[in-house]
Amino acid sequence: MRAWKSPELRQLPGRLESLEIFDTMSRGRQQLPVEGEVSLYVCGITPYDATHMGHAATYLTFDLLGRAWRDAGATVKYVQNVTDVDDPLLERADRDGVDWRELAASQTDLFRADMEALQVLPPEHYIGAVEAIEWIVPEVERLVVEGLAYPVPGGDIYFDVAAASQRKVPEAWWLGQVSGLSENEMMPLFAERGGDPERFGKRNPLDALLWRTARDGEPSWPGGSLGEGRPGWHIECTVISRRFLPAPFTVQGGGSDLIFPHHEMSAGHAWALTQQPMSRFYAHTGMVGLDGEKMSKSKGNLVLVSALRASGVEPAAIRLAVLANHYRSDWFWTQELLTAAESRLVAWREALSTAPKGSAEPLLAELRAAMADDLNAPEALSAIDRWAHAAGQQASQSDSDAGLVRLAVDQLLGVAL
Ligand code: 5CA
Ligand code: ZN
Repeated sequence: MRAWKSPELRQLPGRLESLEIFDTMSRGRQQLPVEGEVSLYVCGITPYDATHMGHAATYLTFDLLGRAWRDAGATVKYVQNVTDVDDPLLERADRDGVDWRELAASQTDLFRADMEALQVLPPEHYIGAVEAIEWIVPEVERLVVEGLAYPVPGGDIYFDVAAASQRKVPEAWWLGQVSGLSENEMMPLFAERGGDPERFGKRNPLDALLWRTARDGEPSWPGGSLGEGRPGWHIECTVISRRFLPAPFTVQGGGSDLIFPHHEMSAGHAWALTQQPMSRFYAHTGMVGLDGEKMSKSKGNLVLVSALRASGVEPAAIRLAVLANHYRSDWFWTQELLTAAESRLVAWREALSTAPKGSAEPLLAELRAAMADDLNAPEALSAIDRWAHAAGQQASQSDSDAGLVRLAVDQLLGVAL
């Protein structure tokens, strides 16, 4: 499907030379490649009640990564999905008496408009689950033939985690490789996040659904030897990423709520299908909450980007309010964060008119150093604060420094001054 319009990209003088990021799979910091072609898959929305501040924080984080890579001179291949058919979407459509397709289309449109307003770089391929069904079916059929997937009574097909778990070669997938969790730790998360540990006929409670056979009142598609049905969630991201990105691709991204089971199982499916790791690195964003709880569509405690925009809040202020928090921390959205972001914008804009001569290059170096240090956006904002403070105290105003600061803040942080 169509993505959204790209913000303008321009080259800055010099370049970012290294980029370190915290990798969930190795449980430590890793140097990302910064030359040649790099590839990114970020798990997209399930389109109902989009786009809340948690979504925004996740996509803004990977936008910083894309901007840092581009600044380093790398070519970024970026793919994102839209889970435009899944249980929670169908349940919401039922509850509200709307057609699930219309709900998905309208919320995906809203998401695109929000991403565009927030100056988020679009993916090169933006792919819906429905579009991917015809690619998913033969892959699930193959897993069944190879003995890595099996039907339960009634016909639903499950991924056999025990059969697929291997340690024959160092990079081979095994259950727990990505998340680092023990099976005991996995169990409650699996049940909480869309899994069905108690489903009758499963070989292991943690086996994940690959294909759900047609039920009355639910949409379904031809599934070849699998019968009519619709795909499970994890195989959607495996197949979409496999189709458009190299194996392995460079970074798999999403919120920390996706570490298990989603990214664990997607990686398992990928290994089972290709004997290649899914991704070299895994980056996860902390959870954004509101009033003491995780912000989530199912709880309904949402602050929507579209509602803020409609009330006249400038998208650049929303961006700055989010970027004031480190991407790996869990944090709460507050009005104070937004007010502080608005004041920051005013102060930075004022400072441009008194930008000191020779101040832009050192600031650009500080911004790059902050990004290279695990995308430390709060440190980047502090560096600009320090620059703005100094700007008010010096007499030697320089238009070219003001121009370079404006360009650097725009290109690296996506904030138009
Ligand atoms: N469609 C799936 C991924 S394939 C999904 O998780 N959709 S979602 O709409 O629930 O979430 C979209 C993205 O936002 C995911 O990367 C998710 O991890 C992230 N996300 C959801 N809630 C929050 C939150 N409260 N804080 C930060 N990120 C969040
Ligand atoms: Zn996903």
